Amino acid sequence: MAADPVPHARSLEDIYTHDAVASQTKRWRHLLSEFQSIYGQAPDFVSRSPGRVNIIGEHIDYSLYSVLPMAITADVLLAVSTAGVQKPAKEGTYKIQIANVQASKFPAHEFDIPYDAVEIDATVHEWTNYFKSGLRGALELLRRKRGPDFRPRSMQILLDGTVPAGGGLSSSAAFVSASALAVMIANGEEQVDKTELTELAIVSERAVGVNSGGMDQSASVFSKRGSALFVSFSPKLTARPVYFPKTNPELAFLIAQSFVAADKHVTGPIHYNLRVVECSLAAAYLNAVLNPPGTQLPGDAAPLGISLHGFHEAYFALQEHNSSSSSAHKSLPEQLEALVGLTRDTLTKEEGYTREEIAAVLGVSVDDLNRRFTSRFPVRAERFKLRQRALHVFSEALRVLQFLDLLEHPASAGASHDHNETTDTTAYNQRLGDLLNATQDSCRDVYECSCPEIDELCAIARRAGSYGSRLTGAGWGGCSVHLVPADKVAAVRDAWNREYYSKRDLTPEQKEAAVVVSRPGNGSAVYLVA
Ligand code: NG1
Ligand code: MG
Repeated sequence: MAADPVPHARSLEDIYTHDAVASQTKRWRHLLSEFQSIYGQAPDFVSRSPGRVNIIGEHIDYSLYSVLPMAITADVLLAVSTAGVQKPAKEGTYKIQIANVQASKFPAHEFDIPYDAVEIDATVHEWTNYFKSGLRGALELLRRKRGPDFRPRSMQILLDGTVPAGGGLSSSAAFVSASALAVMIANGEEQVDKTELTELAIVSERAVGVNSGGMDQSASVFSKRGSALFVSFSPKLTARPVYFPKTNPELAFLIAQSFVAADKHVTGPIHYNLRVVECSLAAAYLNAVLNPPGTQLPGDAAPLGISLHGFHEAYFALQEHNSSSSSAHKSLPEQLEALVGLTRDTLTKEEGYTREEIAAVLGVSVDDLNRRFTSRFPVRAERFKLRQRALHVFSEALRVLQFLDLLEHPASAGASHDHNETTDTTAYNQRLGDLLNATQDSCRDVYECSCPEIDELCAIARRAGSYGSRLTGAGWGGCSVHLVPADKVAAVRDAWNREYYSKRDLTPEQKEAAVVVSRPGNGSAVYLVA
């Protein structure tokens, strides 16, 4: 029995926010009728996982610090049948037929897959790789549950995705999670545990060549309508909904595309994957200097098995162990503040550290260093900016806690708690916004993951009334998120159109999709067609 199973939806009202149901009904009808015309029968079920926008907590999930994303309406749907595969699969294989409603962009494929191995060629960028990675992860889980003789079933699949690819809204996690869920259901798992699904989606996505943290998959699977999701990764994956207090003026989240495509598969070695390596190296360096010689950090779930959070835990555990006074005990925010100071004093080199310098401090050879930190995913760098990366991570982890505290204790921060519409909460709203702005400053200047276009979108929005504006997701392009009072939404949109979008060469569809006002939506679901 799954402790917290992915819900089975009976109607689209169970899945979407009320403003989205009418347009989604049309889209779902189209998906089901296309399935019928391609495969000659109705699907058995539809699996669904949404994209996400991260509200705060950027580039800290792979250092195992907590983050606060929310699911959006845009999602990936997989309509599936296991009954109707026409041609039998070859001996020792099962058959996957997969098509996309956007057939011209994403051509259909048919695969005969051996029972025991799902081959994925991560060097070619092929849309069905994301399905295969979800398939592989789900089958590993099923084999653990059912034993080595487990035989996967053949599937016919039609996909419809509305999360823009490469746009910072996590189309990949939505695709992988929805795929893994579809495979579990198709193979007779009625109850799919959310934690199991999330964990397997995280590991699966690493199979397509990205060193990802776990935020996107958690948000895609666990989110609840009307709330943000506080996701923690250590000591184990947990996620809980956090509701927004009622404010006056009311708040809206605007998501704006920069139309600067950020493709991790191309720029990973100098952007995303490099940051993962830099954070792991910073953890190892701080451990070597600040903890007693030979302190081994607890093996952890970070992509390279060592994280800033792991160092953090070990450091304060030793401090407390060595001190008899109870005043040595620091709260989590106090610890993070102390870590910012320790980082400033310990990692002094603004210009970054060479492999030789880091290896010397760790007491290993450069070859060992490369083997441990830079061989799983290729990175290109002469110097590693350990100081800046650690400073961003510790300060961002602190901002997440401050933001959470504001949401959970609005009264102590000056917001009304009693739904009293007449209380002016502008000052409270601005405190939330200030934290988002501080995140953007840190991403731009310290973590170096913004880009001029995102900076410009943020500046325009703030001038037009946004409380807080920042990049969301990996950055270097992609998407931005803005906390805007409801009565300024139109003004902010107009300003972007005038000052940003009209100056770019965009198709009418791009213009149409450039900005969305998103309400926090539900996570993964299964819809039984029958
Ligand atoms: P995007 O590029 O938006 O999917 C990535 C990571 C997240 C997180 C953010 C930065 C993947 C799948 N996702 O998001 O885990 O690290 O960057 O906060 O790599
Ligand atoms: Mg992604």
